[in-house]
Amino acid sequence: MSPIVLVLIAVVAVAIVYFLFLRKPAAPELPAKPEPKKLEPAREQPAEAKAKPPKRPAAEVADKEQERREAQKPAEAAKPAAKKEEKPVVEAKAPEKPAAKAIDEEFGKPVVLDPATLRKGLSRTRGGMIARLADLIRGRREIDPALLAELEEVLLTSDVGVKTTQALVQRLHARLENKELGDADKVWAALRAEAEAILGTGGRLRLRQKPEVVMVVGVNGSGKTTTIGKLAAKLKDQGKVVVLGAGDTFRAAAVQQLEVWGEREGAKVVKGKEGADPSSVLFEAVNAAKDANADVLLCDTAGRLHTKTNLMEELQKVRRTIGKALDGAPQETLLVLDATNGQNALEQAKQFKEAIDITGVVLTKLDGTAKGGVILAIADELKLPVRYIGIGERAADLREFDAAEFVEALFAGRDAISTEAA
Ligand SMILES: Nc1nc2c(ncn2[C@@H]2O[C@H](COP(=O)(O)OP(=O)(O)OP(=O)(O)O)[C@@H](O)[C@H]2O)c(=O)[nH]1
Ligand SMILES: [Mg+2]
Repeated sequence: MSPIVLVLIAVVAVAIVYFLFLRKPAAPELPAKPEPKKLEPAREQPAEAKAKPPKRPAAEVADKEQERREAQKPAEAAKPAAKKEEKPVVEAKAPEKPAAKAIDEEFGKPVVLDPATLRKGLSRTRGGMIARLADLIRGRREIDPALLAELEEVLLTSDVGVKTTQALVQRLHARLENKELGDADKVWAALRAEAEAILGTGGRLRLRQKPEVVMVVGVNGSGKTTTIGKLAAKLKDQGKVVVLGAGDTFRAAAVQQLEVWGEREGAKVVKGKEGADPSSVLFEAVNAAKDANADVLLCDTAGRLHTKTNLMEELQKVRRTIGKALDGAPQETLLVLDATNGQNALEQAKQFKEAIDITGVVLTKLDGTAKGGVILAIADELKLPVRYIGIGERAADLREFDAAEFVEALFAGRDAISTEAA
């Protein structure tokens, strides 16, 4: 081998060794490495944004969702500002109201709508007042003031009461003058509409506080204790914890009656000795309801004549005492009226309303009377909402009052009404 060839081989070998082992690879020349992120967009951000790196869109969406959820939960929103670093600490205000007050639920499980049962429950009133109205209107060719006078007579003698009847008939006269009562159908429709407008005030009970305290008052035998039992059944179906307060300390049998309902509906009954002060028994009942973390406390009271001043004063004291045991309680004071008393029920209601703050009416025993027209007077004159109606003795016979449903049940099937009369 010539020396030149040897020198060439040596040069090539040195070059290979140099390239393979000694030379440092230049970073920019490395292939297939992803480009480092460009920082230019960050420079375009305003000074504020530069301080914090911008959030990725997904994180922003998540934060927004979190904020929305918190806005929907006022009680939780007040918790020490949920570890969100961006929020200044001053936003973590203490809650002004306890979370328990934010409840707003239906009161008890409503009775499933069953128009036929309601119609049957109202059959006496249908067969009385409604049948008489229908008889007057049926086949009438001429709608004149004389017909309105006859309708007025029927309403007056059906416990609708003078004031409500006169106001209603006056509105019918206005419709007649406006030529809105062209035929019998229109008169019937106008009567329905007027009745619904009168009854349409009010609203159903709701659960807004825990425990919600409902005091039940009324004259003897109007259906207070039975109504409490029926309400307990509704609440039990709804999965609520119910306590019953035996505020009728007048009769031992009254406590027993409540205990029967309590046992049946799984509700604790708080009672005192016979003749005990009803205020102190119900004060204890409120505390027991709080201790049991109950949803609702239903307070029974002794039946009393609305004309007996001392008994009405006792009710005021009971109410005040319940309020001392729990702020804002009783949230509801239901006046139970027996529909079979007709206009007398209206008189009772006026006196009770004057003595204490009544929040709603329960009209019982509509199934046993033709005097159901009194419901119009109660709603119109007292401006008190009718919360429930009783159309029988079973728990399911206490129905949430719905003006449209009620009027439909009363006025439905005009031509068949007379024949249905009880
Ligand atoms: N038909 C019918 N009977 C009812 C209705 N509501 C209650 N009653 C009955 O009326 C009667 C009196 O009911 P109570 O619940 O004892 O009346 P109360 O108001 O508690 O009576 P006192 O405690 O004596 O004041 C009972 O026989 C009940 O079954 C109803 O809607 N329809
Ligand atoms: Mg009773």
